[in-house]
Amino acid sequence: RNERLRVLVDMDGVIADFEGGFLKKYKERYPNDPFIPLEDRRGFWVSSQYGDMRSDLCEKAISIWESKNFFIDLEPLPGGVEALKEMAKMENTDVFICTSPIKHYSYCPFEKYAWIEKHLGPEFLEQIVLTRDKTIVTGDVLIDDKPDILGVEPNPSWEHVLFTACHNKHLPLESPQRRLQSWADDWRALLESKRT
Ligand code: BVP
Repeated sequence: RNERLRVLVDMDGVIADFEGGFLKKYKERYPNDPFIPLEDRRGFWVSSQYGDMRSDLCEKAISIWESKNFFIDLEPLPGGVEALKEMAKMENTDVFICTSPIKHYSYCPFEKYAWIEKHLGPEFLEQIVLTRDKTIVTGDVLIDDKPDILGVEPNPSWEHVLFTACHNKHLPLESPQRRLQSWADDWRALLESKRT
């Protein structure tokens, strides 16, 4: 049996500010179009909520994260980089960044690696899992802001802990699910609770 704890941490919305970076660049590029303030964001998919507001805004939203420098320019979310560095130094703990790239692959995968090197250091380039299906990755816990994490594996090995974000903070939790409100929340206690 493996005595080590394996922690999977999502990138966008957990350590990198996808929502803030999106809104800033969207307003700069489309100053005459309506936008959704972060307090009014509902649902994981930004493009869906923009498309519901006005049909042409779906593709305008998509154009933002498909652009060069979108992912590399994302600001770190408060405390995330520090938490991951501390986690990586903990005894009997393996931490992996588990992130789904967009299918428009010209910039996103490259910039995710560059962001991790820039903010977490080159050692963290060993800790990256790029996948569109997180259910096939094994781990004890997955810290992720997406409420529904589905894929080909019906019974993933990890416990999904929902990381609070503007789009999910109003959602009632499905009964067994736990939340991490932010990196100021007690992530150390969460990890300890997963050790046997
Ligand atoms: O790469 C991110 C952005 C993209 O989906 C990926 C989510 O990855 P995880 O956080 O699950 O690892 N993305 C795409 C769209 C619309 C596409 Br059409 C969106 O609205 N929001 C979003 O995050």
